[in-house]
Amino acid sequence: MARIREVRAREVFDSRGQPTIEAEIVCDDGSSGRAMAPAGASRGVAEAQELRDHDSPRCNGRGVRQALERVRQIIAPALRGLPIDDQVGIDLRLLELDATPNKRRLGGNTLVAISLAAAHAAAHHLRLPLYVHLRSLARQSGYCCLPAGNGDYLLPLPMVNMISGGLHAGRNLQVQDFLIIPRQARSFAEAMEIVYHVHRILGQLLRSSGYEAYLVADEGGYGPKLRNNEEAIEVILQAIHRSDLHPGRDVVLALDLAASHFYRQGKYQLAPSNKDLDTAAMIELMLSWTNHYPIVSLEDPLAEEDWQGWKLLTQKLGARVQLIGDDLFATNLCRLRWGMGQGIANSILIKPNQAGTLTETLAVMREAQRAGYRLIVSARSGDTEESWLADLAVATGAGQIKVGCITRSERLAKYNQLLRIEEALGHQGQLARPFGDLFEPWTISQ
Ligand code: 2PG
Ligand code: MG
Repeated sequence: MARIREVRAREVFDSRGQPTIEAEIVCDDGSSGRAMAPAGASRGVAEAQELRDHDSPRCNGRGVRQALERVRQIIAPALRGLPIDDQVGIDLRLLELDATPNKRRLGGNTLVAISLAAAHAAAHHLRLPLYVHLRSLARQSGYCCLPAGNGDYLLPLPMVNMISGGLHAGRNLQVQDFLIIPRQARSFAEAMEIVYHVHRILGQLLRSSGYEAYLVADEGGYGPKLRNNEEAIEVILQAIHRSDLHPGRDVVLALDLAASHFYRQGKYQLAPSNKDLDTAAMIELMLSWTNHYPIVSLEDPLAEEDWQGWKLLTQKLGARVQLIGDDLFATNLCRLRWGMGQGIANSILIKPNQAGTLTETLAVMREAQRAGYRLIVSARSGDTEESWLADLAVATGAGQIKVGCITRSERLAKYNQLLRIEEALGHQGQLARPFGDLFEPWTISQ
């Protein structure tokens, strides 16, 4: 077995033009791997903390030279000589070195880059595609992949951003993501084709109504200055219709409200309409939206600290709508366990950089899966040209992926990797259909 010979890191840039860390691991047999850390804009308080050069004026305090120093002085000497196929051993070593509850000493950004670089190097050493290697790590961790019918691997159904608001598009609309899910697609390639049509027609519709639809938001979706959140939903529904698809049957909607980011002193400031709602009014609004529109999935519809509200919302909607905790759970085992114990949400967004290491990410996935929570593997709004997230989604059979729109290459890196994996798998791969049987399909009433 190859052992780690060298660990190095450098400062590179992410899709928002911000500095980020890239780690590289080289083994004694010459195999190597590298990975970069993504970065969120709408971050949960319980996420692993990023280590940035806040005290330095360089790059507005967003540089990562301190993190590079910690790799050189602390991490590299401690990992040297470890067997590269021992991902758990490597990750535990990183956690020992950090020894803080929120990764503030070494930084979650540093840890995720090193942890994923190790996984890449091991895959290289074993001469395996990354998703095959990650699959065996997932199995070792006790994460049993969801059954894939006749196929051996489950490709994730994409949840694709069409319109952005919130912190990703200048806060005109407070809802952060308006997404579509091609729920009836039979293959990942077909899912992409459906998304392509809706996205193209949506652009035409926005432009013909006088909205800006040439520039893109952080995740590649349109970021027009619409009148209100409902208008965004309605124009997407129109785009689905005009694509000769049936909203509710062929394509359903999902929202990421990222509600923590417009929650102030117990009120949801849902601009530009529905201002200052209390929790009960916000829940009513969610009930009304999910009754009127084919919305099957709500992410962070309430703030991360509004646990009572979450509980009530789950009681009211949890049987028919996917309720995803993103900021709420922050891919954090303790928060997930607490939430599950309270009957909060029924799904979890999985962001490896919220957790820190791959091993912790897999542990959260395992726990969520055992409790029957759905898993949605997700990129960040500041992401990179890397595609490991796609491999992770396939390896774990998570069933769903959320990486933004189909423009901007940091998004396409993941989608295109899934197309490649689907092709390589042939009959061994099958697209997940999480909205095939489990949730009542929304029947359109107009
Ligand atoms: C989210 C993500 C991706 P960010 O909230 O789900 O859409 O955004 O990376 O800014 O947290
Ligand atoms: Mg989110």
